[in-house]
Amino acid sequence: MSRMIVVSNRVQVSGSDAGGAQGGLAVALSAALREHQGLWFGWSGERTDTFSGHIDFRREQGVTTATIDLEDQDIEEYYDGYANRTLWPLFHYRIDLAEYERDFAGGYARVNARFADTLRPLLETDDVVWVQDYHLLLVGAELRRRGCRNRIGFFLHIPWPPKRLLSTLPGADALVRAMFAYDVIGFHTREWLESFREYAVLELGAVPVGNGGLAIGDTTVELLVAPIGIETADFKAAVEGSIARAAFRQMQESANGRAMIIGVDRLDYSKGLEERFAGYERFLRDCPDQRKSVFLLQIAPPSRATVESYRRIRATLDGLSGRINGAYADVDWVPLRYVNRGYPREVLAGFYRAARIGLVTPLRDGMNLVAKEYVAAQDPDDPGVLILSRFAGAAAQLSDAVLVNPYSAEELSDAIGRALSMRRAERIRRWRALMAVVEREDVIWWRRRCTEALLGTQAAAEEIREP
Ligand code: ADQ
Repeated sequence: MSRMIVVSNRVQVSGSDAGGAQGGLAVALSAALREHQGLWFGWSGERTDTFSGHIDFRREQGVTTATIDLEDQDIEEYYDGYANRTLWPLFHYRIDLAEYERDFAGGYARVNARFADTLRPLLETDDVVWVQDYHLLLVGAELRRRGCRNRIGFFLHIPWPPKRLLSTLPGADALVRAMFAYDVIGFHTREWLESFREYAVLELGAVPVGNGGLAIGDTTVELLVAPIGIETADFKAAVEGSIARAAFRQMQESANGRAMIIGVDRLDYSKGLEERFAGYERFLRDCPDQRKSVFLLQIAPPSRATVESYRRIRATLDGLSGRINGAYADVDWVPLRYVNRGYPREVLAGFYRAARIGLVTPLRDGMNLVAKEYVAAQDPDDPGVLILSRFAGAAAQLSDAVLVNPYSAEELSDAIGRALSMRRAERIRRWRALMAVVEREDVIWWRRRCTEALLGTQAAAEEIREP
């Protein structure tokens, strides 16, 4: 059996019994590595004065990890710079926030090359390499440049932007061209895949081949739609556990008969928090009779605090939440509970279950796992309503949610009103349809779909079709 080599910016091994504070992605990748006796390669998160190429090997919970340290300049230019100040905003359609600096691009190329340099000697002939996400778009090409002939796959966890937006990025042609070093590229949705295809065809002259693949000259790449899921079975079990039950009761008591609306997001401008607050404010303004029968719990732990645009969004949201509570709060009611910290998954599961509405309204999101977690946490006999942005990748699968345009405060306000008055029979009907997808297309399904395509097995050829 081939070994699986996973390459990602950070390495986060998670136990097989993990329902804890680990992300679903860490769980999925750890499971893939256990199944294929592999190696997980990435940045340690540590700094070093001078890059030495030293690799720190460890064995954690059945998975071998190999990590390297990076220099301050690497972290500034590659991670804070090109990954989070150039590609992240651009790929989330925010060219107004995207910063195009040659130093960032240079640092990104340098670190991608450093990954390839240090990884290359570890590879054996039959290994398959699976590179994750926007930090490492160039690793495939850098490995090929060093003579690597192994199968190499890539998965993009964020959207792929439309051609007109990507065209604003200096060096976009070379970046996309370099991705033809991969054998397979996976996306969460057909929309992201088609944007990639459009750029490659119209700007680089790529031609369609085989089963939906593309070729430039004699280099071909297979394109795959593989929407990531959650660990649905574990999540359902967590909701029934004592920690989730306690969290559920705590929330119910503090809700005091009011309907809770919940939002859970990393504090990021792509998540549409400003617009969400505006939509909720609109609801409070337009529906005075319902005002005091609801409250919004927004949980948003800060992320990427070294990047200026993240500091700005935090300040803006502090101001907005203060304004909403200042305008509407009463001695016995606060309309918006805005909390900037993380919670263990079991606690979140209990909170989700206590919420009448799950409000998931990113302006753009590769997938969005919170939407799926909210669905998985509901009581089958009395489920809440998922309000979901049509611009989240998850909307392609979860079409039985109440889909909204997150830019429209009026639509958000209407959707909240509609969800609050939705009859139980309709809530159950919608939830069953949503849950069927969340159960069928869980993270194990996603992992198999990706690894089978990567391994080029027969099963993959049969299974890979439109989800
Ligand atoms: P993210 O942008 O991080 O992921 P998302 O998919 O919603 O977004 O995943 C967030 C995870 O963090 C969820 O599992 C959630 O429960 C957890 N989380 C959020 N706030 C938390 C809190 N306060 N406490 C504890 N946990 C919290 C990127 C892409 C997504 C894509 C994923 C996976 O941006 O579009 O779905 O990768 O591919």
